Amino acid sequence: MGANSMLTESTHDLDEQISQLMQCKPLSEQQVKELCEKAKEILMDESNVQPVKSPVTICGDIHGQFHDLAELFRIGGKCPDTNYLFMGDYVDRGYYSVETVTLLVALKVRYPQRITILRGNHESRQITQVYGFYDECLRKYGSANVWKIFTDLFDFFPLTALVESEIFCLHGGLSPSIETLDNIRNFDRVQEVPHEGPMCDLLWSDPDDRCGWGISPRGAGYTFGQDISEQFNHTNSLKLIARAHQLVMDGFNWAHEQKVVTIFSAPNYCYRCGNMASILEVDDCKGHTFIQFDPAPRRGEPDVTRRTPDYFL
Ligand SMILES: [Mn+2]
Repeated sequence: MGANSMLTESTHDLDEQISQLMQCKPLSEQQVKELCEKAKEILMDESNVQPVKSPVTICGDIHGQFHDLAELFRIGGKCPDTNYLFMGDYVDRGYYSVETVTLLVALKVRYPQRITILRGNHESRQITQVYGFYDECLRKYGSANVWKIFTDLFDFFPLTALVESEIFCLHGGLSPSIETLDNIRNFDRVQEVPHEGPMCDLLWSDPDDRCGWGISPRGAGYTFGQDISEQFNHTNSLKLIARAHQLVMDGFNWAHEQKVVTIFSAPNYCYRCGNMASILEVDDCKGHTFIQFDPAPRRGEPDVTRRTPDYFL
């Protein structure tokens, strides 16, 4: 069999897997293993500051809310017709972390130039054992093998992206140990998210109304004020920092005189918060449009009556 027909066969299999996943049906353990091997080859060649071209649609936290991710693609356009940049937190909290992260990784393997998937603080061995993804893998596959395969892959996810050299995108925020984008480019990201230090801060920090650096109530990362954002944007010739990581009721929230924006793409977070979700479309002329959306119609998800975890508020 020639190289071309091999390629065609593999693409055909992948297309079948993507349409199966779009129906919220998980792949087999063996399929996940083979998919993640291919994904690793692609992700390991990406930069810690992955360059991205416009037009692109930037998305925030998904947290296993698969039907809302399907709604996001209905509203924002299908990949690869629309280019996407996801800023992490695909797993935990919602009931479909497995289907959500498998679909995004499958799209990455099928259309590597059309979708960028950054690492969030939940793409971690430690956090997923507490907030749901580990238990979900055990329940859906009968062992922790799939959890191990995915958390090993998370180590290769890029930490940040740079859209047209002017919009800096990441899950959390800035770090007192990082002055320039080259600082980020130069460290080895292939590891579990550390408890402290620059890599931890990028995935855990939050903007704040107070100036300077502050201690984060999350117990990891820092809070950073407008003075910090302005200095970082000036030093690196940036127009905007786009980040996720915090629940915002309108789905997006400006901070620091429109130098920082939070984007959150899990509507009615944890199936009870009542928030809208949003995505940010950056067009070829670098214009910005936020598109807000509500939850997809409920499809038999159980009611969740427990209170919102303090961790995210
Ligand atoms: Mn987060």
